Order: sequence, then structure tokens, then C-alpha cells
Amino acid sequence: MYTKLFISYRSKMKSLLTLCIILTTGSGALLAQTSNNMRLWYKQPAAKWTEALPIGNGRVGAMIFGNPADELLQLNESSFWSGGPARTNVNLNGPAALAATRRALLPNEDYAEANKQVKGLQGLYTQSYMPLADLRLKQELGSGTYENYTRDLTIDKSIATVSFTVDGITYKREMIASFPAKAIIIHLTASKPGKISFKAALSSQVRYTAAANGSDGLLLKAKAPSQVDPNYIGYNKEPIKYDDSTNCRGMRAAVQVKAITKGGKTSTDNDGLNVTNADEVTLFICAATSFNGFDQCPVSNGKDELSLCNNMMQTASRGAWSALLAAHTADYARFFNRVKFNLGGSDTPGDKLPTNERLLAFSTGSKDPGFETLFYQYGRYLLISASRPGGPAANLQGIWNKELRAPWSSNYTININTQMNYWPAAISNLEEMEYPLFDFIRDLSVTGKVTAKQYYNMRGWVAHHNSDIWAASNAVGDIGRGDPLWANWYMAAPWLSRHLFEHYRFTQDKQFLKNAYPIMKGAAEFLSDFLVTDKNGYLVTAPSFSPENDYYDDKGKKANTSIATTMDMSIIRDHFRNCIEAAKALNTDPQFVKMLEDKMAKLYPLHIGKKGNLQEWYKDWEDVDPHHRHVSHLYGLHPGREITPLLTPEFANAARKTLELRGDAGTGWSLAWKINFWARLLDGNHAYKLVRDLMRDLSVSKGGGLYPNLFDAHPPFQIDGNFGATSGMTEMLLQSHLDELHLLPALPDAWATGNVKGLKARGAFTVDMDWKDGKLQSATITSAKGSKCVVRTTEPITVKGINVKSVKSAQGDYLTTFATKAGGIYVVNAK
Ligand code: FUC
Repeated sequence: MYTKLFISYRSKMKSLLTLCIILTTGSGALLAQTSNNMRLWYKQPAAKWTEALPIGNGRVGAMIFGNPADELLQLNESSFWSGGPARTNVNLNGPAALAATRRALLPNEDYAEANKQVKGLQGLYTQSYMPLADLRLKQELGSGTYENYTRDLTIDKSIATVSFTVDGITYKREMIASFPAKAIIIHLTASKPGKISFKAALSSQVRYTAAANGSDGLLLKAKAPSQVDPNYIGYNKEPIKYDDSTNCRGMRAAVQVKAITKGGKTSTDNDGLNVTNADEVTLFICAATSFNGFDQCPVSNGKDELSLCNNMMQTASRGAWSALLAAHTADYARFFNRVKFNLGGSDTPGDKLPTNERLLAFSTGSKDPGFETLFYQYGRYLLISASRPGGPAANLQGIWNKELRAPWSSNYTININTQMNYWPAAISNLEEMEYPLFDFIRDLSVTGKVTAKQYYNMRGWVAHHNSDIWAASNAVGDIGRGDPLWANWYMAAPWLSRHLFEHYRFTQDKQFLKNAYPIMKGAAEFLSDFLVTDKNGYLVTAPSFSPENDYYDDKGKKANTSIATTMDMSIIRDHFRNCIEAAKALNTDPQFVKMLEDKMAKLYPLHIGKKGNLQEWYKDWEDVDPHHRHVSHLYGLHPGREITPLLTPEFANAARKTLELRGDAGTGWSLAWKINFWARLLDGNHAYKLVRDLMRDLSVSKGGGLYPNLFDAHPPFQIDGNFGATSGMTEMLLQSHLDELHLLPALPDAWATGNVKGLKARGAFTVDMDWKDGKLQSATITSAKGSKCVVRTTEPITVKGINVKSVKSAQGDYLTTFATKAGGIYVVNAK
């Protein structure tokens, strides 16, 4: 998967792997550390998929139902998608459609006509992320009546356990998705010898064959559809198609299962794999696909999934369970343990209640800070489990999907959702988990260059609101059948590129920036070609959208195609600024910088509307839906850095007004975004209200909320809300987007006392903090690269061993500046 582009993180991964091996040998200590609070647990098997528990190693994932006599592991492999490499040349009418759209918009502002013409810029829909297979274990359990049932997921070790007693015998299944072993492993035990007997069988919803593989295993061969229509498209008779020819559409996949037993015996027949009277069983599950890169034919030039899967199985199944578990835990804990977050105090009802009941109690008002920190860490668990270097980026459902036509194709929705997946990565000390996103951006910049040329006849690269593993970059909509409201938005390239620049800001890794810069520049080239001058001399975008909202135009008509929406202009300002800073850091491209600076000065500015809100559109039009889930015009507040109460108080007040008018309600990810917004407005109590709103059982919440397995509900399940919440909660504790370490910027009253360890700040700093009664007590700042450190606090501070002066800022809090050394550790205390 890697190309030469991001060499610097490849070499980092090598040292990381070495470290994992070292840790593996000494992992006993790690195993002893599980905190009681770091688990989800239940008293009954999952009746629904959203009650099942997710495990994953970034590539293979499973949803575990935990039924004693009929266990189900619903399996996924992250590269298993329908279709094949993105099609080009499907619509060569783009440049003409763009010209017609622009004629309608400028200077006549005929928005209805523009809405019609802009459809001419659409191409095909993206492909869909596929479910892979189901593994069922029908276990023989004497009388069958079970008691003492529990199932849990321990998120600081990444292990799921099911245990129960039947006829006085205690049975246990421990399950892991191991990154080092490249396998899902189930370890079955019983409290009496010879009592483990079950039949294992594999099946799939896609085309497949399943057969015995020797006397101790199974092999499933699957084929993905050549085409899957999005679930919101109903006009095709055959929404799921297969192609058995050698066309490059429809990858292959293989799944192997193998049992290693102590005692008893194994056999296979037409119905599956039989294990009889074993004392202990280790069951291995490996999977591979023929996916060979976004631009490679997965059929004739596909990877050899059968031998890949077989090799993985050979290696994994050589290991003993205890060693496999230790290696897995060490590998996982290496990432997970970097951040600790405690809110102290009483954690009633805490872990004593099963998670579904705990969620209900919390939804109706219980104070349970331990539940908040569990949910925070669950976001980190999910990111480590769904996104590992070398694999694809986490999609709308991470890697967990049970449906052939999943909601919104379980694809990459890049008008917020995919980006939100990665908001917690850098700040919550999981920078490596973002590498798959960087690979994806690189791929998208390749297809996006073709799209920029074919559809717009412009330089650089462009990407629209949807993509897939094939890095589709065109506007979707089936060449004119989609609604421009969502289909035609084209600002994903600069939005995604900000992740590249932010990675540099966090790590100060110049080599990474050097590799990323051409991609950032390509996105800026497209924008600079795209900008046109309006009648007042401003540089504007036309057409322009504000995902996925519409407005009433001057004639009172509903429209969505606009000119210079606030989101467009905010993204462009943000991206040009990032490019300028990147070029300066690399000491390169002075002419390009000059061109960007010139254009920056002429961009259509932010406006405050008649209601005191930040204007969303070119003019102060009314929204069709004033409570719309997208709050795109606040891009400059978050994830951008243009609007802040500290430096642009007027716009910050307008942003606040916008949020008040929009209201707090929303889909899961919308609530999550609002946590981040309120944190950036430095209003901890309002941010906390949104945390509580998001952490509600669906039976209590009216919009977004949580399922019993704490997956975020749009509804339906969409994982971005989990990640966006972890990001927002981090932003409440530490912000650094203004190149200063703002400690406890939005601490809510409910989090009056606590501590956090291991958060990351721009400038390559790691920050630990302790606070009491709402006030910072002490902090430890570790500097990796020796950057200048500016600390913002509400009270003056001292820095041990350094003579510093806390200067009262214009905003009334204190700024303390000091030089750091690479590797230096600085202890800060409140005066
Ligand atoms: C965007 C959002 C929807 C949903 C979808 C996957 O289109 O507007 O709410 O999250 O992505």
C-alpha cells in the first residue's frame, strides 16, 4: 500500500514494530493493569447487531454476538468493496456544464437555472463497502440452560470475553483481533476437561463457496459484486450486480478458519468443521482479498488472496494462545495506554451496572464521570481497531458493516464524515492511525487530477462529497440524476489536505511535509483556477454549495447552488494559509506563495447576518431548514482556525449565535461537531451539554445518540460520531490550533477535578495535566522537537527550573513563553 510519498512515517513504523516485539516479551505487567472501568459488559447475548461487540485489527473485524449455543461472529475485511478502479471518460460534458452554470450565476444570479446546469458536472456513484462472511459456532452445551452469563469488551486490552455456566461447567470464549498475528483468534475453554464440542460454519451474503480445508479447517471463497447502487437509489431493477468475466470489477476474497485443540478431535464434513470433546480450542480466522491498490484491476491483476490467507494462517496458527494474547495486548497497549483520562469523584452507578443499563441511567441524568471517560477511550479503541498503517482508511462504519447495501454505501463521505473520523487521531496521541487517511489522500490526488481536467478543465486535483476504496473523485449522481444539494460539493481536496498540514504541525516532521506539499499545492492550484471575480471585485467560487443545506433565494425560491458560500471561502482561506505556511517552512515556492497571498486578499470575506449570526450564504438568505445538521459555515471555528474568541471575538459571537439558532439537536455526528464548536468557543458547560446529549440511549434521545454497544447512532450507525466526540472532549481539555498550549480551555463544571496524561499539542508537545475544583494544579509538558512553548492559562504559572513570567493577555488570562529543548520535560505549576 505504501508508496515512496510518505517515507518518513514508513521508517517510523519499522522502529515501532521493533518496539512491539520488545514489549511483547515483557507484557506480563501490562496484562495486570486493567482498570475496572475500561470495559463494556452485558448480562445477555446481543439480540441485534448494534448490541454486538466490535473487535478489529484495522484489516479484519468482527461483531461478536455472544450467544452460548449459537455464537455469531459477523466478519469484515477492510479492503472488501464492490466494483473496480474508478471510471473516467463517463461524462465529457463537464466544462460546458460549468460554463453554463457560471453564465446563470454571474452576473444574473439565476440560481434556479444554475441548479439545473450544474447537474451536468456529475459522474457515477461510488462503490460500497461489503460484508465479508458470518462465522457460526453451534456449541453443544448439555442441558442448554445457561446461568452466570456475562460478555464484555475490555478496551484497554482489546479483548472480548463471553462466559457462562451450563450444568456446573463454566465455559469461556476469549476473542481478539490481533494486528501482529494478522488474525482473529477465539480461545475456548471449559472448567472440566473434554467438554468443548461445537460445529463451526462459514457463510456469506456475497457470492461464495465454502468447503472443508483438511480435517481441521474451513475455506470460504467470495466474490464481490461488480456494482452496488447506494441504498438511496431505487430506480435500477438490479441494484446489486455480479460480473463473472475478467472485467476489472468484483474482487475476490478468501476466509480461512482453523482449529487447534487440546484433547478431543477435529473433523470436517459438508456442513462445516466439527470439534468434539476437546479440553481447550484455539480457533483462528484469517482473511484476505485480491485488492491490489485503487488503480489496479482486482481481477486479472489482483493479489493472490488464497495464498495470502493461507500464509497468514500458517504463521498465526503456530502460536500458542498465551503468547498470541501477550503479543496482541502489547501491540495494542503501545497505542492505547498513551492517554489516561480520569475524572475522579464518585462514579455511581459506574461499572456495577451493565453497559446498556448504565447508558440508560446516564441518559436520564445519572452522574457517571467514569462512563464519560470510558466513552472517550472507546473512541480511541475504535480508531486503533479500525485504522492501522498499511490498511484502508476507516469508512462510515469504521470496518464494521453487515449489509450489502449499507447506509450511504458505508463509503468515504468526505464533506465531513471521513475527516471527523480522524479528528481525534493527532490530539489523542494516535498519530499512526491517521496514516491510512494520508494514503487515501494521496490516491485521491491522483484520480482527482483526472477529474479536475475532465470535468472542469483545470489544473491540480479536486474531490467531491463521496469516495470509495477506488478513490473515486467525481461528483456522484449518475450523470445528472443526483441532487446538487449533496452531489456537487467539490471542496474535499483542501479539507483533506488540512490533515496533512496538521500532521506536520503536530509532529514538526519536515520530511513528511516535503512529501505532502505537492498534494497540498495541487489542491490549491485547482482552487486558484476555479476562483472568479464577482461584480464587486471579490474572488468567489461559482457554483458553490454549503453541504447539504438549501436556502430561499431573492425570489423566495428554494435553491442550493450559490456563489461564495461561507464554507467555500473559509476552506480556501484556511487552505491557502496552510500552503503558504508549508512553503515557508520548507523554504520553497516563493512565486506560488505570492500568488496565494494576492488571491487571499481578494477573497469574499465573512459576513455577520441580520440575526447576528455568521452568514452561511453569499447573501443573508433564510435557510430552508434553520436547524440543519450541517453547520458548514462554522468551518473557520472548527476544524479551521480563522474564528476564535481570543482573536476574532465578533465572528466568534456570530458563530455562537449561529449555533444557538441551529439548536443543539442533531444527528450523531452533528452533535459531535457541536461539542468541538462549543469547546472552541471556550464554553465548557455547553460543550458538556452536547456530550450528554450525544451519550443518550436512542430510546431517550430524539435524534442522534448511542446504541447499547456505544456505537454512535446517526441513526443509523455511523462511526464518525464516536470519533468526533473523542475529539471534542479532548478540545475541552487542551487546544493548540493557535500555536499556544491552551490548558483546560473549556473545562465544564461537571469535570471540576481530574487528570489527563499524554495529550498531544501542535509543536510536538505532549501534555499531562492535573486539576482540582476547576483549576489547573500542575502540568507536565514534554517537548519532542524543541519548539518554542507558549502556554495559556487562567492563572499565572511557574515552570520548574526556568525563570518565566506569566503575562496578562488582552483576553484577561495569562501567557507564559519559554524555549524548550528537544526531549525536554517541563513541569508547570499554578502559582
Ligand atoms: C452526509 C450527511 C448525512 C450522512 C451521510 C453519510 O451526507 O449529511 O447526514 O451522515 O453523509
